[in-house]
Amino acid sequence: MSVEVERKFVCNADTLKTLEEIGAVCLGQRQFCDQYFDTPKFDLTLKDMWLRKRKGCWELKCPTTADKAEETSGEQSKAAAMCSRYKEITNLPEIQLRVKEVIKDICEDSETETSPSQEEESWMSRNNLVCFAEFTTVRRSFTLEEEGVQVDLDEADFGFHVGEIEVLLPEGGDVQSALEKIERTAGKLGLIGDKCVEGKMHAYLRRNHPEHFARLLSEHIF
Ligand code: V4E
Repeated sequence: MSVEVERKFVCNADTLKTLEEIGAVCLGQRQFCDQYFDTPKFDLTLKDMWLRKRKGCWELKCPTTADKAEETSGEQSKAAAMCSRYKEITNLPEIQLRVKEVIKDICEDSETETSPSQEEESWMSRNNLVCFAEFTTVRRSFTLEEEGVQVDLDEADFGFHVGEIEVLLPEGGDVQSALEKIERTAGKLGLIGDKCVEGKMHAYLRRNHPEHFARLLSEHIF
């Protein structure tokens, strides 16, 4: 399990030039399709749990418990407020356990021999998991001298662009240092303003599923 600390930013025509100027090295471009799953009652997303399949692999993002000692000064807590941090779980049995804690699995695994894909299908149908969002992203990634910092420029197929500065930590890693690295990178990129920038899923649900979006807003998930 790892923890992703991330700050989103609005990217524009100058972002590429700025990245070049600050010595960012392009790691390449890739394309992926994300499918997000939840129950029809949104049991997972209303708990801020985001289950997705990307390139055939399952991933679950769920909230971390922020350590209050991490945010001491006003400036630090302002920087922290601009960032999100989520646990990222990629091990399917662990994902299934986390999902089971939220959704009551209606029957146990069958004893009959089934293929991994049949087992996944059966797990999804037992838990009533359906795909509620699907979109493709073209991502250009950059690495910076600042150790462990990656900058992604995402272009989603529903006409949405966003930049992300992110640091991936092992569980229990130094969140404060990650926040500082992100803050320094944001400074180098000349990012101004202290408003959180919406991500792809925020924009996708706002545009395509206003009722689901409104529920998430009313439950203070977004
Ligand atoms: C909506 C959401 C999540 C799913 C999307 O995560 P994100 O990191 O934006 O996607 P992506 O494609 O950049 O993933 P990566 O390739 O970096 O792994 S995870 C958490 N949320 C909830 C959420 C929230 N509560 N508030 C805000 C402002 N954004 C997202």
